[in-house]
Amino acid sequence: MPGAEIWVGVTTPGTELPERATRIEQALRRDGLRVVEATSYDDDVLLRVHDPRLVEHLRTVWSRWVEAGFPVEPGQDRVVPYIMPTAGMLDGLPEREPTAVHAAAGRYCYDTMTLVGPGTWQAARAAVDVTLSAVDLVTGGEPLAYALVRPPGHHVTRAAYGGSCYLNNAGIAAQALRDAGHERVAVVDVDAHHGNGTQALFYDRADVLYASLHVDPGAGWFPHYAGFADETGRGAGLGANLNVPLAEGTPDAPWLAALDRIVEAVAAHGATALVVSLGVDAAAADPESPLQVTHDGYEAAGRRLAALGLPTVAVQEGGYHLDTLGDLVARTLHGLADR
Ligand code: SP5
Ligand code: ZN
Repeated sequence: MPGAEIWVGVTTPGTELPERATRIEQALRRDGLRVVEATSYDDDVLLRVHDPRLVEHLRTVWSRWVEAGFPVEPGQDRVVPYIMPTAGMLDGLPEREPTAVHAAAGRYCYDTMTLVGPGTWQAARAAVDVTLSAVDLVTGGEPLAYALVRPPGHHVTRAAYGGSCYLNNAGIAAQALRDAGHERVAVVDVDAHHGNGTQALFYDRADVLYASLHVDPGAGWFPHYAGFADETGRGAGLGANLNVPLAEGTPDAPWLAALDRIVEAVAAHGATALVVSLGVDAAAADPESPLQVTHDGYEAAGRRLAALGLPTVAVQEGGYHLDTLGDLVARTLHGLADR
């Protein structure tokens, strides 16, 4: 598990905790949802979405870190970036693979909050298996499947991770649905934060619509550099990206009105399958976002998305308030199942 996050240089308690998953599981078992165990998948779809160098990095960086002795000297038991080869630093130079693991730590990671420890790779890779299992249920005829995964994924681009995410589960779900024969797929992201990773994966593509409502990055919120309304796609993908940034404090009514715009766009796109990036951190009690959505709001969101009548794979993203996130997910799924 991440253990901690380093934010503005200060080590703070981790927010993306294992207990998130157990709390959600408890709520869903309490509600009597059918639980299906995941099966294993090879790296095929994973490598269609992510740069193989990112995947290899995540697979090996922890053991390299241990081998280099960092947990002993200087006493850092998580992989933490130290130098990041930004576009400005390289200024056109080729991006070389660094020799030192402490330099490689910043090659594929764009923040200091998303640390790698023992088990990070296993958890991230298992989340891909769970996601692909949910996709298989839906391509096999189930109208709705939910992937209870952590760590989340929507901040991961083709070759860079961050925002408590390591592999982009929702992006992998969308690609798997494409590969299963859906010509057009939509990803609707209701997490409080913009899914800059998922947006980036499909920014140039017309076949996968990415649509998100989230706290305005321009008001000073993560991911700060993406999620603005004028990001509408590029090239063939122009028009297949929709961002609805919302003011701090946004309650149910305008949040649902924004979702209605998104639902309309999904219908207009002609998608035949839907991926929901189901973050519940837009909820009022959540410590990581200033949006003020209620449990009723999340259930209503589920209903509005269900009304599209599309086979749907919901994938867990953020949501950090341990005492409410199980109910929030359960209520959303209840709405999504109303079809
Ligand atoms: C998947 C997801 O919801 N990722 C969101 C990550 C955003 N985190 C931003 C954190 C900004 C600083 N938070 C300070 C709390 C320190 N524990
Ligand atoms: Zn979030």
